Parts: sequence; C-alpha cells; structure tokens
Amino acid sequence: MTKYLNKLKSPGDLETLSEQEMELLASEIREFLIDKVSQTGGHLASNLGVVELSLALHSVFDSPKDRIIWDVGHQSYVHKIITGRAEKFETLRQLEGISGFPKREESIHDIYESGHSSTSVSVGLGMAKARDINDEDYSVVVVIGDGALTGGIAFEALNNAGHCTSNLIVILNDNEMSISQNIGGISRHLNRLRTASSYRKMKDKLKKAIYKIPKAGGPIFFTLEKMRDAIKYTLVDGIIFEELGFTYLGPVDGHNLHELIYVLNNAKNVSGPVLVHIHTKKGKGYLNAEKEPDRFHGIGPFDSETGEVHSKSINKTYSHIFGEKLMQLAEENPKVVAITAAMEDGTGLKEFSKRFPDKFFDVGIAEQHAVSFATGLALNGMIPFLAIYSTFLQRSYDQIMMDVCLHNVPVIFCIDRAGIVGEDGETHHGIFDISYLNHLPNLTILAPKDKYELEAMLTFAMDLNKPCAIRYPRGSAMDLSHISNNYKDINKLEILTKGEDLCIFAVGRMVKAAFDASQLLKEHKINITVVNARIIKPLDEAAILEILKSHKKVIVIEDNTKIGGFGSSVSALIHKNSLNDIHLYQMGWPDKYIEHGSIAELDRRYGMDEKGIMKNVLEMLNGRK
Ligand SMILES: Cc1ncc(C[n+]2csc(CCOP(=O)(O)OP(=O)(O)O)c2C)c(N)n1
Repeated sequence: MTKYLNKLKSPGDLETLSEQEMELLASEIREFLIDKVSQTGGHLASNLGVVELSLALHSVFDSPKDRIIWDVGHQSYVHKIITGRAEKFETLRQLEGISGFPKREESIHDIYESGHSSTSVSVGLGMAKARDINDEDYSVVVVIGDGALTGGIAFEALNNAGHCTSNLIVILNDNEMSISQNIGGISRHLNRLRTASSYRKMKDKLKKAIYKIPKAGGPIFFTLEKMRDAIKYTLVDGIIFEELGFTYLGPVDGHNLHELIYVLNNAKNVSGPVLVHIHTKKGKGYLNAEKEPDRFHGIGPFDSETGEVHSKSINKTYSHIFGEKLMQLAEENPKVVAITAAMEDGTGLKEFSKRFPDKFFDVGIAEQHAVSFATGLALNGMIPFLAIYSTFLQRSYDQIMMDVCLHNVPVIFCIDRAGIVGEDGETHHGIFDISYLNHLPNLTILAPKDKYELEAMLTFAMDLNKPCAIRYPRGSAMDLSHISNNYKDINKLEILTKGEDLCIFAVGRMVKAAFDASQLLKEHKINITVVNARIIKPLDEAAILEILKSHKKVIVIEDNTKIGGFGSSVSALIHKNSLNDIHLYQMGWPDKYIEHGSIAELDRRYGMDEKGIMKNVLEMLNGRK
C-alpha cells in the first residue's frame, strides 16, 4: 500500500521516480496524512492541498542548498514527510514529538520557523540578498497562501522585492480560503487571474499563433523562449504582481504535477523576482475535508471514516461564551460592533456574523489594521469588540499603544487563547500579553476566573468608555460559581478563601488551580488565602496592600511569562512601599519559548498546576524557598 512512501527517506529519492510514480506517491501521502492526523489532530486540509506542490518543489529544487520557506508553516507536513520524518508522524504535536510547524532542530531542511503568517516573502528576500552579497548560487523559494497574502507585511515585502533585482521565487498557493473563505480586494483580483486561461494553455496558444507567421514564426518563438521574460503569457491586464515588479507565471493547476514541475523549472530560470500563482483545493483528496475545509483546517483527533472528532466536549469554550454574550450586548446596544482578523470561527463570532452582518468585520489576517480600524470606529462613536488570539495581537503593539491607548477610545480587546495553548507550541502560546500590555497608559486589563466573570467583564468593558483588554484561555469555559458568584465589583480583587499561613494571588485560569491547592493544603492543616486577581491593571493597590498587612508569605501565579506580568506589578508595589518583610514567590512561565504538548502536560512539567502550587507553598512555609 505504501510502496513509494516506504522508500522515501530524503528529497533525493524523488529523482528515481517518474511523474506517474510520483502521482502514486501523492496518493499514498494523502492516505498517510489522513491516517496520522486523524490520530494526533493537526492542520489537515492545508496539507492535503499542497501534496503535489511539495513533491514538485523537492523535485525541482535542491533543498537545503536551495532554500524553501513555508509561510505560517502549518502546511509543512508533506515537506516533513519528504525530508525523512514520516516515521515520526505518530508523535506529531505531542510532547517531545515532532512539531506541527517547521523546526530547525528537527531537520536541516527546516530553515525558517514560522507560525505567524505573512512573513515569508520578507525572510526570503533577506536570504536572497545575503546570497547575493556572499556571491553564492542557489534559489530562494517562498510558499505563501492567499490567506497569508492578506497580511500587510506580505505587501511590504512584495513592494520591496519587486523593486530589487535579486532572484526570488514566490509561490502563491491560492485555494480561495484563509481558515474561512478568503476576503478582500486582492482575493477578487486572484479570482480574476484564476479565471483567465492557464499558463500552459496560454503558452501553447501563443506558440501556435507565432508558428503561423510565415517563415519567421519558428525562430521568433525560439528567441522568445530564450528571453527571460518570454514566459509571461497571460493576457490579463494590470496584474498587481507585475505592477509591483514581479514576473507573473500562472495560473497553474496546483494538483497537476507535470504542470507544476514545468512552471517551477521555468521560474528557476527567471532573473529577478518571480511569482508563480498556483490554484489548489484545500482538503484535496479527502471528501470530508473538501466539503468542510474550515473545520479540517486545524482539527483534533477524529474518525477518518466519518470525519467526526472523537472527544467532543459538552462544555462551551470561552470563545463560545464570548460570542453569545456579545450577541446579547449587540441587541442591547446599537453601538456594539465585532472585528476578527480571519478567525471568525475560532473566536466564536460565526453566529454574530450571521445575525449582525453589518456590524461584523472580518478584516483578513491583518491584526495591525484591525486595531487602527477599531480606533476609527471608536472615534466615531462605536464600541468595537476586537477578538484576536493573544499570540497574534502581538503584531498590533504599536497600534494598541498609539491609536487605542493614546486616543483613550473604547476599543475592547477580547484576547482569546491567552496563556499556554498546547499542541501548536512556541509560536502560538499566548503567554506574553500581560507583559506587553501592562505598561500602556489608559488601558484596563481583566482576566476572568470563569465563564460568568467573562460575561460580567464584557458588560463592564462595554460601559467603561475607555480601552479595555479581557484575556481568557483556550478551551472549555469553567464554572466556578460554587466558589464565588460575586460579579458586581468585577474590577476589584476578590478574596476566595481566608487563611493565615500564606496568600496566593491567582490570575484567570490559575484561580481554580490555586483554589484546589488550598483545599488540598487544608488536609495538611495549612490554611491559605486565595485571591482572584481579576483586575491586572490598574493595580488594585489598596486591596493588595491591605492583604499584605496580614500575610508575609505571598505567591503570585499567572498563565503568563513571569517577566512583566502581574507578579512583577505586585513585586514593584512591595518595593515601592518598602515592605521588606514580605517574601514573594512568582509563579508563571519561565523566560524561554515553551515547547508544544498538551496544556495539562505543560502545566505539570512547569509546576503550573495545583501540585506545583502545593509544593511551593510547603517549601515556602518550611523556609526552603
Ligand atoms: C499573524 C497570524 N494571524 C492569524 C493566524 C492564524 N492562521 C493560521 S493559518 C491561517 C489561514 C492561512 O490561509 P492561507 O495562507 O491561505 O493558507 P491555507 O491554510 O489556506 O493553505 C490563519 C488565519 C496566523 N497564523 N498568523
């Protein structure tokens, strides 16, 4: 069944295969992907769409001498298979297993570690320039999707590359999809190009036409073939990439190996920047994924026959709670609008988009634009709720600072996937947002301990009339109403348990762990105070100082990097008030990029669960910490 795949250990093995055999290999790879990803979960649809492209790239180019760069990197599974990692696919995205994104420590063929989109052309251009300066000879090839192309930095890079003379090959993998249907003017432009005749057909037509010219036809075509830009055969006017200075080749059927190999060989010989526009189908070859490419974009373990995911949680996620509450707020307040940067489903806004189409904006993968756009809406009287994953909001730092906070306008940042996110790893953990927001003037930062607090905070933020950020984690929304159901003073700290031995300030997701630890510690006759630190900024100084009067041993725990987080604020407060007898221990993520693995495994590994808390409490009380 896996006649060709079994023998595939490195890109060089492709040389021995005919195109027909490579097509058989493509089918084997698809079966392999469906089988493996159904067990581990992962980015299936995007990878099924690039099987032929990955084979063609590794046939035409000589990796790692030639550099292949994957934008986002979620579509690099086939590349991983070709470069000798098929046997490791059982461990895909698992703790200590292979990553779902390119990783330099995994393979010499992974030369750039992506995860956040739209950076590939910039990186590729940098590599091409370095090659030229060093007087070296190899190709730099960048693969970017039509979704990733909606990110502003991609245009900055195309603008720059089009102006340079360096050889750079950009493959635009156009499947008409971002995670959902792709949006925007460029998407329309690509559609116009796609509907024009294919590259090969155009070339054949031109050849026939020229050959009809008596006597001179043959030599003219021959000369054209020799000319570097003779392979621009499309008859569409005003191709944006040509206007920017690229040679445009396309559109090409991205599932036709023969055409792909042909056009890539041509691209290799073009001097200057060249863009190859290929058309693919997301989810190609697996009907379930072809029908629902968005659901199979990133999916948990599933039944490969039915396509149904195995562990369907009955609990709603925080994203669901957010989406539902926002619809309620929009019913009540006509000023409420919602914005997403290409993550309509992931952020829980799908229903909102249907119910309030005029008040819903998917701006594409354009987080910076989203923030400035929200500023404009707020300056003209709207209340924008901007739902972005913590890790992607990093892109918008300057816009948050200079547009939202400087103008002091009511933009509400609904920071989804805040904290550790699990299997997507280093590039996706949302563990920096408290640190990159904590010092911004005018901003309020909140973190709910459960779903009811999230709802209360959304209402609070709507009425605040100032910038506000609410950070909430990935996964099932907790219900901690049995611990406390006081949602009135949502911008004040909340004391959950009282004890004299030690005090824990816990932020967001960590409140439950701290509370559970406090209950376990009772069995050791240790009584601690647990505080729900639901307002991170402005710091509830008076309340914290009051608590510190009766506690000399203090732990702060937050699902954020320790540097610059809530713990740093408490530490600074202690220092400012010269409370030298306070012993503070900060718990949070260490100063490094955290690897991939399930959230529970990472919590355990880094002591970020109730056991880790208990250990620290006991060590502090025993004077060992
Ligand atoms: C800056 C940033 N924002 C959002 C995302 C989330 N994201 C991952 S893949 C993707 C869609 C990419 O679409 P495309 O480039 O066309 O690739 P496809 O999956 O369609 O092959 C999005 C929005 C991201 N990775 N980076």
